[in-house]
Amino acid sequence: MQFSKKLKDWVQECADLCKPDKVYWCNGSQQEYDMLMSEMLNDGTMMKLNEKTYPNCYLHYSNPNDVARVEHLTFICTKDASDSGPTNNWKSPEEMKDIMKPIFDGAMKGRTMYVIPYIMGPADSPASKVGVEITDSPYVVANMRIMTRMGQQALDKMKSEYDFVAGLHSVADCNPERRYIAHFPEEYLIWSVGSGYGGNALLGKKCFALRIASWLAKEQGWMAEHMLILGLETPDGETTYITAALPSACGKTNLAMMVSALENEGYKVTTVGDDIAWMYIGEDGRLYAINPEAGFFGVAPGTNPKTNPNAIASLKENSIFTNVARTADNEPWWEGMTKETPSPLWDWKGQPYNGEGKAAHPNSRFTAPASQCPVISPQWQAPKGVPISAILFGGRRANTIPLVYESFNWQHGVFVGATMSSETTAAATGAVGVVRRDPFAMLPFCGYNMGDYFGHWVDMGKKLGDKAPKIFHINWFRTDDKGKFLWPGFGDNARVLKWVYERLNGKAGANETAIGYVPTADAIDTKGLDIKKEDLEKVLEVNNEEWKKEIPAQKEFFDKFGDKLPKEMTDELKSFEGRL
Ligand code: SAT
Ligand code: MN
Repeated sequence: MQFSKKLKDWVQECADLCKPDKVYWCNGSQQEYDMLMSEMLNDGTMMKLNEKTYPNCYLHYSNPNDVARVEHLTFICTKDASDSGPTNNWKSPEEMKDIMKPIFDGAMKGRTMYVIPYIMGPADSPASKVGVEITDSPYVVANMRIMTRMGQQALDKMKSEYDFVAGLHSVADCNPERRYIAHFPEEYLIWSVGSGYGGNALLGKKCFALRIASWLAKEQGWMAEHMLILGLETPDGETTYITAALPSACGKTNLAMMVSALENEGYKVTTVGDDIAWMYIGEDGRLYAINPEAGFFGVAPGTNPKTNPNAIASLKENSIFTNVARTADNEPWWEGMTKETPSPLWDWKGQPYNGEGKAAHPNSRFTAPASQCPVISPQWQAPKGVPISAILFGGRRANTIPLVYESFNWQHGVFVGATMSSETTAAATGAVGVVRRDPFAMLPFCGYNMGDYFGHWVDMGKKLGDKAPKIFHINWFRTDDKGKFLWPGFGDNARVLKWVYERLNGKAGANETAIGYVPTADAIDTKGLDIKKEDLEKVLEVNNEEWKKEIPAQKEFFDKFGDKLPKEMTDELKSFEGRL
């Protein structure tokens, strides 16, 4: 292997600090993966699942204190606090490093330090970027091999000495008191210590592909977004590409690979990505998206052959399961996988399950290669990416927000994104089910001042002009007075995609309301759908009195940004109030 001087120096620096017994450079081969797995089987970090029904699949239990992202311990460490902004935790780079250095010091004694060169994005895409993660967790190496393109191909892609994002990770003693996820965007550097879980530890994912990448994207005029990318095949034989931003654990994976209820009518969904989109303006002036990842790190609970058959097919082999339950046949299990809870069963802590609490952790995950998805798009690794026609924003809201609406124009769409709200989920530690502002589903993932981020969105719209994608908002989670979902969701969401597609082509009916264009009840294709007329009306309803109650929270949120809030957002808020 060939290494640049910067890379060699940095690895040496990390080794001097963490003092591992040995340093191992990962090449990404199957042999290497098998070797790591057999080591983890030996030391009990991994369990082998049923080789007949789940070939080459493994189960890992994380430390019970370490099962989700930790937003309160996640920092954006810019020289100037105002560059990190009011929605991020901030410490100066010096102070943060002074706190973390003693934790890293000697943390890898008795362990191996793995060096993982990896690419985010298709190897031959000009939009892709290289990262290097250093970790003492073989579990992280195994997951990174599924989630990224790793090994020699990444070293080959490092064009110049400085062309990679560096990430140092150690599980250390996995102590929540000594756990920090720190980003130094000015140095293209990530430090993560004290957690071995998902977004805290797989540094290519949220740390690089969203937090550092959003910073780079602002500097360089592109976009790094918390969005799935799907292709909607339509009866005319064309494919329309759509991205959608939804907070963690709100159904991005399900939407990205849904089995359309309208397949007989010729509407079919293919998957480009299920979590992150990197978007740039192409030579023709349109917005193009690539999926920087190579795998899915999906929420397990609720996934079953009905809700998401394509996810089930994706995870049947070569996959890693984290914090799910295990059956007597050594198969993974989670709440919602089957109607009956199997017995006997071992819970996500490895204990016999006695029916109390959840057998699988609510944020338990599967890591599966994207290439195994039966509906993976033929374009998913296209170097150029796919041209985006529509952007959907969405959240989990029991009230107020209708099933779908279209913004009046790009700038209004940016306001819709900036005022997004959603009920919190188990993907992060903290209370679940609390409504909070989560603009663009990026609240935990924006690597700089979100006021500047809103401004960047406004600017991108100006550059795109009339080639800009149309912006919509979706909400599958509206309920009736008794708390029952009004909309069936899952494959029936294709009915909403059809409306979006028809709006793009000027065909579908809509009412102009204070929030935007909302479908008329007969504009949603309900053929074959058993939904009461009043439920459909209710799920599409715009109640101005309810919306007026949103205004104070929107204002309060905007006020945090002071003069960093673009004037366009203040203008939009005023117009919105006026329309209400
Ligand atoms: O843990 S991850 O950040 O990778 C998943 C998520 O919360 O979206
Ligand atoms: Mn996510």
